[in-house]
Amino acid sequence: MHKILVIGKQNVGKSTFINRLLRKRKSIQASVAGVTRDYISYPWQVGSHHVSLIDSAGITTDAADSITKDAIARTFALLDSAHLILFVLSVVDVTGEDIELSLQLQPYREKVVIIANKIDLSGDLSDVYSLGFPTILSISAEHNTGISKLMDFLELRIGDIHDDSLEQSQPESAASSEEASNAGFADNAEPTDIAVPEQKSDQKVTPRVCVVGRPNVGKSSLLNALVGFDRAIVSDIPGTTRDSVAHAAVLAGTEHTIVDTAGIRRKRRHKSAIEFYSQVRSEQSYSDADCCMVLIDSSEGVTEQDMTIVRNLELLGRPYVVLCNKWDLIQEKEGYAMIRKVKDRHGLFRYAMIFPCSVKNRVGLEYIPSYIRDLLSEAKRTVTTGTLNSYLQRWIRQSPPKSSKTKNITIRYGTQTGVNPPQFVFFANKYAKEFKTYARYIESCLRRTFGFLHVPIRIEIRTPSNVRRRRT
Ligand SMILES: Nc1nc2c(ncn2[C@@H]2O[C@H](COP(=O)(O)OP(=O)(O)OP(=O)(O)O)[C@@H](O)[C@H]2O)c(=O)[nH]1
Ligand SMILES: [Mg+2]
Repeated sequence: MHKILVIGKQNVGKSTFINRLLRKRKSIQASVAGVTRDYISYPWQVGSHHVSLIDSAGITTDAADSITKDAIARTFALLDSAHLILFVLSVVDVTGEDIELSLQLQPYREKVVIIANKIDLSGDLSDVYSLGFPTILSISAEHNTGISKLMDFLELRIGDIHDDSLEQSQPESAASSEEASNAGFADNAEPTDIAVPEQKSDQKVTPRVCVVGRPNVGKSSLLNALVGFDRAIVSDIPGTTRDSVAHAAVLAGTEHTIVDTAGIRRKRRHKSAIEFYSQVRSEQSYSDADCCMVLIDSSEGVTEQDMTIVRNLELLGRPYVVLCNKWDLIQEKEGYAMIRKVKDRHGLFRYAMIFPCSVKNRVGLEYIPSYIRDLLSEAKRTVTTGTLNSYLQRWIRQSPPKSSKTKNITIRYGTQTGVNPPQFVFFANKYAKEFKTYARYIESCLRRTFGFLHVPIRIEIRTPSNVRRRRT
């Protein structure tokens, strides 16, 4: 029988959620944190599938008593055997504990589905997106919002799981799980409404993945670790790598081209012509890449220069994952706090996937193939014009432009004009600069509905006078 594990920190609404799914008041509901002490397994039915739904003890990072510690350990022991993990969190309260738990769930990312609860209290899912999981369903357990969509999604996903083991069935079922996870994103939609990404035709193309970052953050060390031998020179002298080096690496059974680059310094610090050209070559390498891994040095935190690099990638429309390297040099708690701070302080990282790693100790590197796969699948996702327009009209009906300068602006239709980065053109009767805010609303609808969660996207509003208004 398939096992669906519900996990989350304390007091995020897990028990209310379980009760909603079971449609009865079995598990104890209370607003006292940590009421469910041990896990409880309920027989449940999803469509025609008989499954067991497991309510687990709320996770907390500072469990004081041994009973709580033991209950948490039991929850973690269930992760391996669960076929699906529903990671419940409250959209209004994404904390360091959620981030920590999300990192602990990385080994299981194929089977994790984020349940963003309390959507009635806030529509802002950016904190949830930045946890870096590809599948997010927003619900309100209390108000019964999004539950039927979740059921449709679960039915599709469970139907995909063969042999009682999701791990084994992953490679074969990747395309259909993808379809299922996309279906999950669509607000109030029947799953079949959603465009299926053009996965198959891309599968033979070798992804070109560029390693970028400041000097000395460990880029060449990462290339070496991924290719399996000392392809590039590593030293503790900043500026060791002078030119981009590309090498093939087989990651999780798939061939990739990994490109190591010269560290990017602040422009005014260029000392020589060699350095100047190294940087030009680096920038060329990352504009040619399908996606990038931005390395930062965890012991130094996120610097201005790291921000400039990320900003540049956004401008170029390159999808990227941020890897906090040298995690071995810091305390884990400090590291989680740093990631939390970055997400809070810098709007730039709102949508970014950020993960820790230690290239030196080979920690966290095993997830890199799935980060790359998820980024590329979003970056190359396509939405048909018909689907886009039926949603567009719905989004406009739900929240039409209201200000005096924008209320006469009508978006007639939209279409996707490109991938990696995904590009959309919307045709409007006219334009005013105040419409920028509304375009941002459309962007967030696009991201949420079709799952463009962690990649830069481009939106252009075009008018009959053919004046192009670009927004990135
Ligand atoms: N403690 C620790 N040191 C690391 C880690 N990864 C790399 N280093 C060290 O950091 C130094 C710089 O590593 P490189 O791989 O040469 O860095 P780079 O980013 O390629 O540097 P440039 O080519 O100069 O831009 C070396 O001394 C590495 O051994 C890590 O995870 N932890
Ligand atoms: Mg180097």
